Amino acid sequence: MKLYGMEQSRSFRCLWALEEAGIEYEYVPVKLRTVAEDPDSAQHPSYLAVNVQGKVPTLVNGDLVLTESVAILYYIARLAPESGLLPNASMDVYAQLDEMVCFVLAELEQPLWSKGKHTFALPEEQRIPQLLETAKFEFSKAINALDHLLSDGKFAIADSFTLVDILLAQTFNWAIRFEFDVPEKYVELRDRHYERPAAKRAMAVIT
Ligand SMILES: N[C@@H](CCC(=O)N[C@@H](CS)C(=O)NCC(=O)O)C(=O)O
Repeated sequence: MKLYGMEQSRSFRCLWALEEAGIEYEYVPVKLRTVAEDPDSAQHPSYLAVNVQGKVPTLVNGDLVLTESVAILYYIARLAPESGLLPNASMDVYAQLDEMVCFVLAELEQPLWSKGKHTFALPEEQRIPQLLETAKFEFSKAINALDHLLSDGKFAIADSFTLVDILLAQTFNWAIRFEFDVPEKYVELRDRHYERPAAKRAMAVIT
């Protein structure tokens, strides 16, 4: 199995999950925002052949090619049920897990991605600097919602570490790196989960 990724981008979620799952993999670093002629570039034709958007992550396992980080997380979790990344739980707990996954993607990470797009990812002529304030505002609204959605427990769902904890910790790490206003309890959440041996092994792969 091959995971194409770039440092602490969304591919880190998948790398971390592979480490939690104890699955053997090859990590292939990809360069974003570099000339298409560079053989490691996400714009190189050989990479575009597996990921038409020229983005990371991409997971390739035999004939299967996945290019969405959350689909990759679910795939890894199902390949290694003993990892507990998807808990052995009731339908209601699964519904809450799915809700939290959707919330992270649709609400929590969007303002972070808006900042990324409008500071470096989009072509300069497409960037709208005024959106940076909007991103801050939307992030604080998402935090307020999360305060209501998350219980005070050690883990987001059930009583064990799941793929939602990876998503939350990686997204808060992203928010901290992008200098958003992150409440202390979510900094602590990031710190606690990044202390996991699997997270440390994943970090060692990219550094
Ligand atoms: N929804 C996709 C988003 C992937 C994505 O946008 N990845 C970023 C890095 S975090 C990227 O490759 N950006 C390159 C670009 O926008 O050109 C996922 O979750 O995998």
